[in-house]
Amino acid sequence: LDLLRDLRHAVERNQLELYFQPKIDARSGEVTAAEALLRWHHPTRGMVSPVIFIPIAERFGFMRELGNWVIDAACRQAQVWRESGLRMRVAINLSAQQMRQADIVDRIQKALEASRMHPTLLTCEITESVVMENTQAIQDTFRRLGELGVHLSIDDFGTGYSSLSYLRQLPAQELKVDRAFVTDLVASADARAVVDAVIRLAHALGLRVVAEGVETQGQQQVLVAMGCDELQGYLFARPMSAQAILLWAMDDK
Ligand code: G
Ligand code: G
Ligand code: MN
Ligand code: NA
Repeated sequence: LDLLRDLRHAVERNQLELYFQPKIDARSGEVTAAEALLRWHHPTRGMVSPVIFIPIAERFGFMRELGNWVIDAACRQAQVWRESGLRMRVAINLSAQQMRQADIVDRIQKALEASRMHPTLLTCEITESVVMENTQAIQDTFRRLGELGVHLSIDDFGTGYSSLSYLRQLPAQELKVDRAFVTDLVASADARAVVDAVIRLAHALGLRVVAEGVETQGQQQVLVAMGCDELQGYLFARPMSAQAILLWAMDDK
């Protein structure tokens, strides 16, 4: 597998880049945060999707290196934006393996310190399926991230089967409704019922709700009517380079 061979050198050869997709306040329309999404510029294949290379990295033991690169790059970028007067939180995605990485919390803490970034300005997105693993290692990481003061977000919510009592115990601040439900929102009464119930549940537990994959104004209207807090999707912006989102966000004001 030549992708595997090439991925080993991706960091040292400067082939990685973070793209960012904004999260928008559902009521005011203001940018609240930018989610970092990893991109790999392969020398001959062009852009390779993280859907392809993250599983390879996890399987062959270099997710740690990629993940640490993402943490450092996201915090550095946040510092650049702050210095440009742009106020938005930054979100990173943490994989299953990163949640089991013994020094993950220390790494995040070091990156925050190096960029003089307040922990509450960083959000860590962890998919519901990883959260549901509920092993000791993952529970410990969750707790220690909570103690560090970073915000925790349960990503792709609705695809796993979280028990309500377990959700209640998590030190999370945010829940992201999976794109699949948002896609069906206008056509399907069932999808509407699920999203409505998820928003009520999340609010009852003190979580803010982000809908991902919002592509149409119809979806936006339904979500706003249901009290969804933040929206993310192609309707507002695609993932873009750090420079592009800076211009986009300043333009917006
Ligand atoms: O833009 P999109 O194609 O980026 O992302 C595809 C998938 O890859 C999403 O599920 C997203 O969460 C995941 N992903 C993107 N960047 C990262 C990253 O830095 N770390 C992890 N663990 N997952 C990521
Ligand atoms: O799993 P996670 O939520 O981290 O993944 C984000 C993924 O969703 C990225 O691949 C991103 O490019 C993609 N994405 C973001 N907004 C939209 C959208 O409006 N429609 C679709 N189809 N994909 C989206
Ligand atoms: Mn995410
Ligand atoms: Na998601």
